[in-house]
Amino acid sequence: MGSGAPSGRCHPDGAVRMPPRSATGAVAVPALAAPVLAPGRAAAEEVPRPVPGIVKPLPAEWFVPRGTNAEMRWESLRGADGEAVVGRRVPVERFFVRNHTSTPLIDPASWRLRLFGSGLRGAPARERAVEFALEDLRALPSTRIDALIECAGNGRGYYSRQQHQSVPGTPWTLGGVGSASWRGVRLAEVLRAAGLTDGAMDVLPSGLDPDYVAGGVNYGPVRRPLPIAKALDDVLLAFEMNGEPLTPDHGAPVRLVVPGWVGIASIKWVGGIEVADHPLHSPWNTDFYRMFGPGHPPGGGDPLTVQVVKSAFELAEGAVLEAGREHRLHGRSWSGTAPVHRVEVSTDGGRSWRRAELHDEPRAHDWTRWSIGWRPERPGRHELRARATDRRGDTQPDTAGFNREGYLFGAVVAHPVTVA
Ligand SMILES: Nc1nc2c(c(=O)[nH]1)N[C@H]1C(S)=C(S)[C@@H](COP(=O)(O)O)O[C@H]1N2
Ligand SMILES: [Mo]
Repeated sequence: MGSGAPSGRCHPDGAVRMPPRSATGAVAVPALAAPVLAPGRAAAEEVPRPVPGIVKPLPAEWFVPRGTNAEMRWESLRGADGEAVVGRRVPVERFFVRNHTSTPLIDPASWRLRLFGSGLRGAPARERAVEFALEDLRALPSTRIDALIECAGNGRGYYSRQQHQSVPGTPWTLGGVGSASWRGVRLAEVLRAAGLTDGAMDVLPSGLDPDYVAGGVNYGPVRRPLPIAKALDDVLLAFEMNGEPLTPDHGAPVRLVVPGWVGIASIKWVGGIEVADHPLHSPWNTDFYRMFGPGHPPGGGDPLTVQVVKSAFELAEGAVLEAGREHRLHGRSWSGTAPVHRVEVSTDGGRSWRRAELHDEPRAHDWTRWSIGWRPERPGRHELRARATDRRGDTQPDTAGFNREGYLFGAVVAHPVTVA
C-alpha cells in the first residue's frame, strides 16, 4: 500500500523465520551495557540460553527463567549500593517475557496486518483482507501511552507458598509485570480505516508465533477476542517500546497494548485481526484466562479483563539488612482499574502499618514508586508487607480468592528479610 489507504490486496502473512541457533542450541549473545553484569562476560561468547525460545540475553542477575518465560527480578531494579538503576519504565532488555511458544523473527518489510470479517464494510473474507504494511501504520497519526503489561498469572506462586493451594502453571512471584512507554496507532484508527461498521461486536487479533500445543492438543496461534468497546477505547497497535522499534521478544514488528487488562490481551506479533458482528471465541477466552473452580460459575467465570491491585518491594527475597541502622525500603504499586491512592507498609508481620511516601504522580494503568524508612533493631527473620489501595477504593486483601488456574493473585505478600 504505502499510500495510507487500505488496498484490499492479498498477501501471504509476513515471512516468519525462527531465531538462528548453533548446532549446540546456543546463540551468540550481544554485549549488554549494564553496570550489574559480571565484568567477565565477553561480548560474542557462546552461552547456553536459559530459555531457548527467547532471543534476548537473560542475565541471571535480571531474570528467573520459568519454562518458556523469563521473570524480572525485583531486586535488580536497585544496584548493590541500594541506588535505583531503573526508573519508572523498565528498559527493554530487562522487561519480563511471557511466551506461549517461542519468539518468531518477522521480516518487517514483508509483514502485513490483515483485517477481515463480518464487522467490516463488505465483510471481506480472510483471503480478501484489508492490508496495512508497517509504513502504512507509521503514516497514520500515532499516540504514546505509558502502560504496564502484566501477566494474569503474576503472583501465582503465592497461592501455594502463602495459601497452601496447589495451582498449575508458571509459579511467578511478582516479576511478571513491567511498565513501558509505547508508541503506535490507535486500534480504533486502523479499524475505522479498514471500514468498521456499526454492527461490529468483537475483534480477534492473532499472533504470528508458532501454534500453541499443550497436552497433545493444538490450540492454534495465540489469539484472544476483545470486545469492540475496549478495542475502540484505549488499545494501541504499538510499534515502539521506550522510544525504539519493538524488539523480537516483545512483539516486533507490531503488538497490541491493552491498558489495564491481563497481559494475554496484548497480543504480540499480530498478523491478522478478525472483526465480527457476532461474539468470537478462541481457547484464550474459553479454556484459559477465566476463573474456574469452587465459587465460580460451573462453566467458568467471564473472560478475565482488568488487573487487580498489587505491590512489590525492590528487594531480594531473604535480603539481609544491617541491624540498628536506618534503611529505606523501596517498592512499586499498581492497579488495572484506577491510579494508586495510598500504599501502607508493615514491618512487624502485619500488626501495624505506616504510610509510604509516593514518588510518582499516580496514573491509571501504570505503577507508582514509593519508599519508607525502617530502622530494624532486633536481629533475625522479619516479614515485610506492602498494601496498596487505588482511587476506586480497591485494596489488597490478606488472602486471594482461589481459582483453579491461579490467576489474579492480589493478596498482600509476606516478604521475608533477615536482620543481622
Ligand atoms: N502472540 C502472542 N502474544 C502474546 C503472548 C504469546 O505467547 N503470543 N503472550 C501473552 C501474555 S500471556 C503476556 S503476559 C504478554 C507478555 O508480554 P511481554 O512478553 O512483552 O512481556 O504477551 C501476551 N501476548
Ligand atoms: Mo500472561
